[in-house]
Amino acid sequence: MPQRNLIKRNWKKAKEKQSSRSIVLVQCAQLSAVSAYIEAVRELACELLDLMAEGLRVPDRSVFSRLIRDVDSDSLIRLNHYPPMPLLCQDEDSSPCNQNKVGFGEHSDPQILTILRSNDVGGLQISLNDGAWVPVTPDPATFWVNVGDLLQAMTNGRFVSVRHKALTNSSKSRMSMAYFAGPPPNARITVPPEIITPTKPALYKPFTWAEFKKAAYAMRLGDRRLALFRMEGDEQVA
Ligand SMILES: O=C(O)CCC(=O)C(=O)O
Repeated sequence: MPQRNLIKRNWKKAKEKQSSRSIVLVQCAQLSAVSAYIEAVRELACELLDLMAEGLRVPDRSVFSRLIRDVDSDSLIRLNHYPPMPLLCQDEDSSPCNQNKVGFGEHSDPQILTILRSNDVGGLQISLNDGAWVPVTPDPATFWVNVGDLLQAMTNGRFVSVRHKALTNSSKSRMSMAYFAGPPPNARITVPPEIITPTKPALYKPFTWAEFKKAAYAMRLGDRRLALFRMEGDEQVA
């Protein structure tokens, strides 16, 4: 089938699923360079997850990566473009004007792990526990890795999903490419038993990725979605 018809057919299929993200994914997946990139970053994500499991002394080191290797894994890639935006003045009289505009608002990634690459234009910032924002130095030759909400749940809070945002640059375009490694929709998100101890009882109720996604997409970008699945004090189990 000619490439164009294939894309058209997949576009229609994705539209039926009513997911604009999958439209991007399905279209991109036709391009072999993108497919090869996705495969490479998926492998990187899996290796990192195996090392994390090992670091947590979980005997089954593929306990997390298995979810991403699954044929039904709900992973996706997003390409972001932030055109240059002139600096904004909050107050007409104040000077100098030094407010970069927010290109992508504060949030944590809902999936397991994110592998991000960007061009050499900065903008990404992460939030520390005290609420301070720290800029990430852009480097097109390196990957930036974000822990997602699901990994926080599956490690009972040992790895914490990072809140981040992206600012626009006043004179240059920022481009970034994020691979979000996610599990199959019906995957049950639970903590390996070795991580739960009497002193560190389970923090979250078990849930499926489909349930989490439904809850997440009903909330605002910056909302803390994991809080919905947090055990109440007397529900915590060791
Ligand atoms: O462009 C960036 O560096 C951040 C992108 C991002 O946070 C996202 O795509 O979820």
